[in-house]
Amino acid sequence: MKRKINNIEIEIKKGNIADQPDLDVVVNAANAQLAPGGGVAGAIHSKAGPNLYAECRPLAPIAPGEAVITKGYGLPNKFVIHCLGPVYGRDKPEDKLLSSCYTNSIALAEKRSLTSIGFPAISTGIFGYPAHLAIDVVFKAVPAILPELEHVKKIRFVIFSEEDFHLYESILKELATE
Ligand code: AR6
Repeated sequence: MKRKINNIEIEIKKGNIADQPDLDVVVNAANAQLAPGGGVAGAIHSKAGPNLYAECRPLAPIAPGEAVITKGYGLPNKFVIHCLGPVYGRDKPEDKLLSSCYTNSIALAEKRSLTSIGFPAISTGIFGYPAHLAIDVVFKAVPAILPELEHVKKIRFVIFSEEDFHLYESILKELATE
């Protein structure tokens, strides 16, 4: 499903964040050490290969809400933005930190003049952020930054679970103007 908000395409897609060949950059739900892990980080590092972790190592550690950019190596994308989401119940305030993940990542893409970016549902796996609460944060943070963007023209949310995919779709339908 696709909708335009502020003339920027917002898309919801079910699938694997490591398999989005038409995007300039994908976002990794990283750990503080930017090391290969499970979930999204596992999928991204295994597809990118060991050169990705070699570039990541000197950039670590990062703090919750922070984002850094590397090349994509074996991924079909030119770049990866690594963002550390909050651990739900530990890193506070969770909503502000999660919001920063999205806005800092989009700002990094914009700074590099990239036109398309893909996000997984940061923090909603191992970090335990309830999906319905995370979606509310995402759909407040992202529309707020859209009027500032000149380069980014497409933002895709790549959602793994069927249930979360339908939640994203229903919220986007309410928000979209076109
Ligand atoms: N593509 C898209 N979404 C995915 C994929 C995938 N390949 N795999 C899982 N998801 P998580 P977090 C969904 O745990 O909560 C890592 O080990 C998943 O269903 O990857 O931010 C890191 O190293 C969930 O909804 O990220 C960190 O230590 C969402 O993506 C820690 O986990 C995020 O799940 C980060 O935890």
